[in-house]
Amino acid sequence: MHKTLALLLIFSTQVAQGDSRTLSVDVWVDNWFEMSVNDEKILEDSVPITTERSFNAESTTFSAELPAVIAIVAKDFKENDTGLEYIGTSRQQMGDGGLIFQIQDASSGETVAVSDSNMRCLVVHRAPLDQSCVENNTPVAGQGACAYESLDYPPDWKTLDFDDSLWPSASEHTERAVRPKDGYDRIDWDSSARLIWSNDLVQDNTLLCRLVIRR
Ligand SMILES: [Ca+2]
Ligand SMILES: [Ca+2]
Repeated sequence: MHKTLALLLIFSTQVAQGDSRTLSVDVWVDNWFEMSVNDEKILEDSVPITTERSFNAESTTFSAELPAVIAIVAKDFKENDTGLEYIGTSRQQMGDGGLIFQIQDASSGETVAVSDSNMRCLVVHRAPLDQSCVENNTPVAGQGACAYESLDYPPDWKTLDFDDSLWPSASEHTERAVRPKDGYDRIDWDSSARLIWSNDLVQDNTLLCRLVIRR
């Protein structure tokens, strides 16, 4: 084979393979999450959402063809559709959420993607709709101040081609507002990675968040 042609063939093979990258990811969510890449689940919070005070970070490594869409279901704990926790005790309250992640090249450590306001997050569970629900001695989901809103997850929302242009941008929140707990300090977060949620850390309980990685 002609030497130049052979070199061209090697080069084109390398370009084709260059679309796949091995990446590492660190995630911390108050309280639970599931992450998928191009509609394939790669990581789920190992502590069930039903566990009281479940605060932990999770990490894994995965390979993905780029561009890739990162899709995250993030849930703040709620005892039921009132959105409250510790119901009927002196600690009855509205819990709050918070989410941060970073994706880095598994070999070089280069930061490839982070949680920030470039993400789009759809609120699919909001409760209570009126904060005075928390003062109710016997709060009932769907009644009075304890009304709630719940949406079905849009079909195909985890796929690259899904159009999220009408979803709101994620809101960035400070450490002071989120008060990240156990597991958060175990990770060496890139300075560009931000704590995000919707604009309401308290009443918005379940979010669907998306980010497309293009390089
Ligand atoms: Ca909440
Ligand atoms: Ca919480």
